[in-house]
Amino acid sequence: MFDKILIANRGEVALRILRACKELGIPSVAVHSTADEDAMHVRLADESVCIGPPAARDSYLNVPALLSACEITGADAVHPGYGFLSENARFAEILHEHDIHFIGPKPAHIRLMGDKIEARRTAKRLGIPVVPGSENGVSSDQEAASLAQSIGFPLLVKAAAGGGGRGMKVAHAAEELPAALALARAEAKAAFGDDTLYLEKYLARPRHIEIQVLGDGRGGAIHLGERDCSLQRRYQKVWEEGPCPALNDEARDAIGETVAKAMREFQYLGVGTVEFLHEDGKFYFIEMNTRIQVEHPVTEMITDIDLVLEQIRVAAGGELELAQRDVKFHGHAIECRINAENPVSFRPSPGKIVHYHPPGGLGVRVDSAVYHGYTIPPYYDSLVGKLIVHGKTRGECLMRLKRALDEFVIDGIETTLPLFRALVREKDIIDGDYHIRWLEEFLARGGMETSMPLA
Ligand code: MV4
Repeated sequence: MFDKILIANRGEVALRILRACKELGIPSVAVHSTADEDAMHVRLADESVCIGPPAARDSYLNVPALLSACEITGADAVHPGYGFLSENARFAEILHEHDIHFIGPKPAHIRLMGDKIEARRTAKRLGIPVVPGSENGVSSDQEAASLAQSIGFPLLVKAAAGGGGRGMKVAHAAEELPAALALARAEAKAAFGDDTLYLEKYLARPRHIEIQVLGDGRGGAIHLGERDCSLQRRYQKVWEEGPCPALNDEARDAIGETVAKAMREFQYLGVGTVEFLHEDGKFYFIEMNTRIQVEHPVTEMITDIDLVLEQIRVAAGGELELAQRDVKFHGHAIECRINAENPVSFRPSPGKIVHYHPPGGLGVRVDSAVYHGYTIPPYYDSLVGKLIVHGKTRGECLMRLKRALDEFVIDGIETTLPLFRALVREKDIIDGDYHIRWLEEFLARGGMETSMPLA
């Protein structure tokens, strides 16, 4: 096992990793920018090192500063959390070159999944169903036009270096294709410095379902069920739940087994998420995330498996102790991402929390790094914390969620708590009847303004 783990992150995920380190008895090192001197992860870690000024590029993304921090403290492993350097293959390689373990997948696998064309090709080779689309990048408009004929319209032009929705353009018919290509090409070039594009059949109102996996890098791999992450706004997930309200056990086991088998053949190491669009009862692979995700607690609540702890174990070379038959699913979990934002305009609302009272009781978990009197700095993402609720059934889970939301007090800043208080009262949400466009349509029709709990 590792002697000391450096946590190259901040906020609630830094705290989440720290908790796993404590339970494993591994000393931890927090790193922080000058804007995070009062952060909870700094207070709770065994040691801390300041790695630079507030801007992330000068601190949490500052590789030389992180290497120095490892050297100074004697850390022999780095946990990157999510965001920042978590899916940077070069960072993982540099750590290895300095004899420091990267708690994450093999660099080659991070790099491969970062290229969305390579990811599609790999998924297909491993027997995972993909969205109908182009095998390779499209170079000319003519090539795109002929490929489009066989794929059919509407179709989506995507950037190979993309992900997260940037550089995506829809073409509803052949005459829209040249403009879509030009726009996507320009956006991809500006955002990623790589204008390689590919085509996919456009799915209009699918659900977004992702499968959690865990592998030991030597051919041992299991799946830990799915999360439905369809409720999102501008590619930012808002509400995640598991199991997906639209899947039965047979469909769940089938896609889970397909993915687990693929990850065994791939010799995947660490935790990962295989993302699908789901429409008319069929799964279509879109991307794979090679990190621990924000919404991992949903899976932890329904499997009782500590994903961060397992992630650290396999990174240290441990064999997978869990077999697929050991993974038992029980009940239902929902996570709400509570952001420091106005719940109607979604404008960021950093500042001082003058009153903080998180909810408690059976089946209620709050993952947050804020505290009474803490000032949320304006430099980073606006996640204040995550409320995760578990119940034996989805109905019980919703009942507890509604109660926990009513109990939650965060004063001094605006938060998205009122959005969730409105959502738990919406018929479609109660029925589990939603898709990736649902939330934006709800907001566009003034769903928040007319909701009762705002008053
Ligand atoms: C799609 C799609 C429809 N058809 N691909 C958005 C982010 C990126 N990860 C992939 N995305 C999408 N890819 C095809 N062929 C619709 C989306 C999409 C989406 C996907 C998941 C969750 C929310 C979304 C919101 C808008 C669009």
